[in-house]
Amino acid sequence: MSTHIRQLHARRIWDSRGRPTVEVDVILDDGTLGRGIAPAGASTGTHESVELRDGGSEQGGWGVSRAIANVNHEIAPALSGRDAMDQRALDELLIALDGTANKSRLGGNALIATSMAVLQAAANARRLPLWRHLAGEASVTLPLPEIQIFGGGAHAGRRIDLQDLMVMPIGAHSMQEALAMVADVYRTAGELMADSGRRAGVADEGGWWPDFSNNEEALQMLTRSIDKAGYRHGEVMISLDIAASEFGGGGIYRPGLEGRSYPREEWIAVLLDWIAKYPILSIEDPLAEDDTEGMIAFTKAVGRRVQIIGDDYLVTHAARVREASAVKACNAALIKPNQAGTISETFDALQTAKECGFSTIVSARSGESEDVMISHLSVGWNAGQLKVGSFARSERMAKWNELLRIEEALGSAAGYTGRSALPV
Ligand code: 2PG
Ligand code: MG
Repeated sequence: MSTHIRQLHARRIWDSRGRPTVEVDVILDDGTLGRGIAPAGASTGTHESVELRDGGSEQGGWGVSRAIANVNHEIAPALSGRDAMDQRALDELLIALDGTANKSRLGGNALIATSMAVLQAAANARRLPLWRHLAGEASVTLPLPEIQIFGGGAHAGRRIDLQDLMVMPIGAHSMQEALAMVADVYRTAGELMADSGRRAGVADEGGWWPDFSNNEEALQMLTRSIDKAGYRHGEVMISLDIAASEFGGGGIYRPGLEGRSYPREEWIAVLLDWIAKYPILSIEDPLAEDDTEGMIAFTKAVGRRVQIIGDDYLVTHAARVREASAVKACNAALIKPNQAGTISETFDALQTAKECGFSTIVSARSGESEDVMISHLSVGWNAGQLKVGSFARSERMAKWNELLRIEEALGSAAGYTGRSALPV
């Protein structure tokens, strides 16, 4: 079997927001196909890999023809004839070929789609599911899912400031049970919204559209939904992505719905009040990406009780994870492949986080596709947790459903991470 790359080809396809994105096919000498699709964020960290867009008036500026040309004319000749089994060497070649610190020349979207396609081709050539290809003989566990019930922030026209109001089924014993519990909460939340005349569709990631008059009302409704669905707080807990960089910076926070601005300390006080009142077990980006002082203060206050995740703050970057750990600015890392730009760098960020004692959450983006690779990464890398948006829309459900297939394939060896995935 020859696993050398015979052909590499990029095409334009469309993501879950109807925007163009990059799909790459890698074909090996033995005829094996591997495919990768670049996802796309809406609330992006300043330091993540740059998504190369065409700009201009066509497709609202979202075009990816330059990124596609970069794959077909620069990356394809450079990778041709190389062994797809050597992921790290190929990723290093991609990084060197791009030559910039933020992947802005060839495009983070061109690089990650290529890197993903190579990985998938290697697994396919071995006739192994990707999770098994990654894990080798090591035992694996199914991740604790964080599943969105209400979507807000940049994913819902900033209707509320909080971006993701999610639940974590920590009391489940299997992925089957975990997803069934979340289905109950999602359905109940939809019914409560409809009963109060507030159901206005779904946001970008499939969560109910947040027709609330202030941010805390969304928390009240989520807590009611969990209760009414019949779950105790030891079984289903709340996880929030504040995505605070969207409305804060320079130590000042201006959540649009609250009609006032908060200096860092007062914003932290608001968050602490919510933690005291609602069953919140995890908070992502509570402070803005430039507010290390705030992150440290917040972690000092609740880091023993609450998982504090860096997303925009860490941007899936090993060195940033190490720095954050040194100053105790959070205790968990969100892991998004397209923030890093290659699979190897994504893995390095995850490994570094684990070494620092952080928990890790593999995450999708708000712009997604039918691709289910991240479900396999979360299992094969034993990440412990997975975040892919809500419990609706097939670009999300494909990823949750893939976990059920993996759980079934594992049979009696399938373990569900549950609460032990958390650092607290
Ligand atoms: C996030 C993600 C997913 P986006 O902030 O964690 O919710 O959003 O892909 O828009 O960055
Ligand atoms: Mg986030």
